[in-house]
Amino acid sequence: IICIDAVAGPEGQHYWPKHYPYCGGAFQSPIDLKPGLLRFDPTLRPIEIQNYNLSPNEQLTLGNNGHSVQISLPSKMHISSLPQRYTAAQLHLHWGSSSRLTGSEHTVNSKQYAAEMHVVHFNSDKYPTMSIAVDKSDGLAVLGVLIEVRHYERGVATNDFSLADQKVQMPGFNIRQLLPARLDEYYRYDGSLTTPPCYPSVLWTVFRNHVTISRKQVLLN
Ligand code: SG5
Ligand code: ZN
Repeated sequence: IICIDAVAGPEGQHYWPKHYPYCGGAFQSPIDLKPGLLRFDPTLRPIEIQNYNLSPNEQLTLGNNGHSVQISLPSKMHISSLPQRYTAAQLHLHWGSSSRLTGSEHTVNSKQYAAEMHVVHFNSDKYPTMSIAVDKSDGLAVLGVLIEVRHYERGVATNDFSLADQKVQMPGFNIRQLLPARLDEYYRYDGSLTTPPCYPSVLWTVFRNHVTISRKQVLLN
């Protein structure tokens, strides 16, 4: 998958507040996570997810808009450990250029990771659809996974393919495998969509532990 993320120019981040009133506001995500300044909240529960283990006969649609890639998820997948049920809608990835490996949105003590995955869920107890939930303060819950690149190769088979404005079908798999082992250690804050229109509607969970992928799996420009 070969993609380029647009960050500069008249469509770039710097210009978002001009066109989208919520961008650059008090709840703007992403943020720099500073473990030393955080407060432990004993009321938080470990993240519990349901029906993430998809079977190969459940077809997933993978779409690519030229600068990101996303997979639509079935509505049986949900988070069950929040006060309301949050139903999965899609997951997508953020990454940078393959040479710099600095594509994560959240940072930890200013450290930027190679990439970041977001599993986007909406509050289905309260709202009938994602598009109705998207701008509500309790509308969305996103699980964020920081991704690091391992500098040696294992014998993993990878599929290299390029697609822009294309959709491909892929067999279902265990989405749990894309999350770190520990779901009980995470950073939690109230934030926003990281891209326009930047609605302050996201309950963010960024897992403390990152996951590691092989260098071959990072797709080279
Ligand atoms: C990316 O981030 C996603 C958006 C997502 C925003 O821009 O883009 C892609 O994955 C490209 C296809 O996802 C979509 O547009 C899904 C089709 O927007 C949403 O998820 C809206 C609810 C912002 O999401 S984020 O805050 O988790 N990064
Ligand atoms: Zn995202």
